Amino acid sequence: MGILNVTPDSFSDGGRYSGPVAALTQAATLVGEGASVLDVGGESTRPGAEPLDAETELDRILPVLRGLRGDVLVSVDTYKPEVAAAALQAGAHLVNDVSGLRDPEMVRVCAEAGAPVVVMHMQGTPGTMQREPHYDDVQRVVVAELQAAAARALAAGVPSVMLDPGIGFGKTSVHNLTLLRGLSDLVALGYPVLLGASRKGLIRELAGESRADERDPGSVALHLWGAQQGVAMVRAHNVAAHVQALRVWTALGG
Ligand code: HH2
Repeated sequence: MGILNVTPDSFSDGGRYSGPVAALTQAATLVGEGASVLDVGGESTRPGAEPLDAETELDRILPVLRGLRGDVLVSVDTYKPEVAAAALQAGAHLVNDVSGLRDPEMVRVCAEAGAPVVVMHMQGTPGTMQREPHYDDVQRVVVAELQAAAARALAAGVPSVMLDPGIGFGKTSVHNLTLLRGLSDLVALGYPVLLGASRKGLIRELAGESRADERDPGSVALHLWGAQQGVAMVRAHNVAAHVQALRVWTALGG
């Protein structure tokens, strides 16, 4: 899954693809590099980000979604039902909800449109989630909450779900590492799992790299680890590096 942030303020590529022309050029690059899905987002959910109104979010993403129509599978990275509904209407195929279907209206929108959903785990909201994340048992809580959200969605008529542990979303480095080490528990639920660790702060903590756009080697390492635990898809800024790494890993029998 290639990341296409049509935002001025995303943590690693904010402002680079914020106009439709730059975004569609980047989309073509990501597809050429081997992305199977493009994840189009109009609101940054980095730690400390303020919520954006739905109208501005749609103004950013709709021209891009319309321009992409037919070329590739497209997901819309939003937690707002009204944005998801308009994006699906404009040609998006699936919804990537970082709030894990917290809003029942989102479940209704996706069920009605017959759209699959990525259900990601987040504790709190982007504005405050990194203040003092706390869990009694992060592995148990995240797996149980994702399982419950998936069951709710499927019971309400959502055709299929992918689960995502939400690396960096209301989690300390210890929480993130615990979840990464325990990914096979999430995989064992039987739903396809998506992992999104691309360029995240965890890599700064583990490897000392302060610049987000210098963290592709760490991203590939975390995502190969995920692939080894059975994740079905990884969400990446640098698609070329991931495709190469995954091809080599596959040749080894991974
Ligand atoms: N991470 C980000 C955004 N959306 N969706 C899923 N399913 N999983 C993730 O790990 C995930 C996500 C944050 O990364 P990015 O889009 O690069 O940054 P920003 O939120 O600043 O736009």
